[in-house]
Amino acid sequence: MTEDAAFTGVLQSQGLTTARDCSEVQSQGHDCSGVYTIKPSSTSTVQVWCDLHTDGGRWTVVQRRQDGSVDFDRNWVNYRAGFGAPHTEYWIGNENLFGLTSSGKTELLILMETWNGVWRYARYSEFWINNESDKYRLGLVGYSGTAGDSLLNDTASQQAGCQFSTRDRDNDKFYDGVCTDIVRGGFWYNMCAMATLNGYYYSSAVTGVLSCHWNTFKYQESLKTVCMMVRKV
Ligand SMILES: [Ca+2]
Repeated sequence: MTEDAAFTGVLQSQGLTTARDCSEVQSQGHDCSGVYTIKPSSTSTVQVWCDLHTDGGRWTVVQRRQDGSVDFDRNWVNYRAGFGAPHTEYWIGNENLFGLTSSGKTELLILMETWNGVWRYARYSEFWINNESDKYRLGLVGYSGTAGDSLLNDTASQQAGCQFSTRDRDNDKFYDGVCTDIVRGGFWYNMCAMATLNGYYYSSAVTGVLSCHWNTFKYQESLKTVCMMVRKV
């Protein structure tokens, strides 16, 4: 029996149905952060990391970088479906992200760590993405935090309102070029970005445009750890 099947068996023996997100996982009585199976939409189930501790918990982790073990320079189909592993590095998949953010108000918390061990966070009081016909366009409202706002600002590289791009789908606003050729990872790009959280993962603090970075925290400096997580407000 796989770990997933074993977990489903435990749920069924407790008379529980598969949770829609990690908030429901916590409501079902779980209090350990870890890997759980959730059902973000009627048509998909996915294994995710649930953070059940940070600021009251209930967080569904939708992206994590921590060791460079997973390649994030992937195509549209990969980003749509999701890739990686929930106990290490992964992207939850744009269809799952759409499912998680399309019913009810959802907030976004991004945790970031430098190679010097300094942690900062960025929080958005509302976060959503549109469906695939609008290329998973990014919606954000209400920044707060300690890392500065690299996604929702009034610069030419504001990424809120932008569509998602991957190595094989150029939906950015850089008319003379392709942001994913520069950054090496799918994300919401303008021309191109102050936040490149799916960019190339270096195993030290390297400064450069293709690195995984957050400019209002460390300008073009590659981060050691990134975690993006969502929960219903
Ligand atoms: Ca372009």
